[in-house]
Amino acid sequence: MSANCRLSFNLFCFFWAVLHLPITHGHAEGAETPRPLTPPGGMVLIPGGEFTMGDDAGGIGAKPAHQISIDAYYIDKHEVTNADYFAFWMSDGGERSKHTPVSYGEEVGLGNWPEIAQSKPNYPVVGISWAAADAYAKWANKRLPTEAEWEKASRGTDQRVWPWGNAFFVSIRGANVHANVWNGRDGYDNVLAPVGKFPTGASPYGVYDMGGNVWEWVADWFSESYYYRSPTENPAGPDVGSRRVVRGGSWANGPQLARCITRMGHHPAVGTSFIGFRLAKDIDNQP
Ligand SMILES: [Ca+2]
Ligand SMILES: [Ca+2]
Repeated sequence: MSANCRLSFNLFCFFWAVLHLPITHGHAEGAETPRPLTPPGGMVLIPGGEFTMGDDAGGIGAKPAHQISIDAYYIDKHEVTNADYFAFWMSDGGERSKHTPVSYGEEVGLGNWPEIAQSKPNYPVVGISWAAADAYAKWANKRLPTEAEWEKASRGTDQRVWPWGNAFFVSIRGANVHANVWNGRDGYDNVLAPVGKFPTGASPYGVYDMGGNVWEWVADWFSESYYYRSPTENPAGPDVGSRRVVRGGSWANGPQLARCITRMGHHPAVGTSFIGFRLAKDIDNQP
């Protein structure tokens, strides 16, 4: 080998080493094998990907059926409870908090705030405006789900009618009713139920009470025509509006409104005995 050839060969070896050593080193010590994601307490992971939102035969605002894709996220297994909200309310000033829930006296057993936080800690919090739900979300380092996230967590990817299947009354593991609705023969005659009382009504991802018990505020503004112009990737609702979306029906509505596709708009300042909420959270390190 000539001197020039040897020099070229040495230079080649030098640059090869410069280019490859950091990578080798990285594999040896720095690179991490992707680990399974562990949802925060009380939440479940909803995988990203496509699903069909809405239905061509849907009611007001729920058509047409359209395929969209959303990123993975976490969502609460349960509606936010009185006990959950009480911790926020105390840190927000207690009696001085501007996010104090509206009370309903003895209306269908709902009781007054804050006594109800002790007497019915496992019931969904109600009498909550959209702004109060949003304030709670920020305190909890979470966020309201988008309407699309809510629907996928309820419906999965097979276009089912209710979170548990395509018939309202059907036998599942010995139970014939799977949600708390009005006159539903469900053991909660026209009253609120504690969260999680209908395990057979859980969604394909194991999310409870997405049909009935309380309607749930989501992040989006409501527009009846939004599905005709929805983006196909991570839709987040109209930029402006006068009403916020609620989903899932409640103890005060029949089975039809407990369907996965049903949507309604309420003025964001409304606090009622039949609207509550649950929260979502971003995944910081997508696998
Ligand atoms: Ca009921
Ligand atoms: Ca619900």
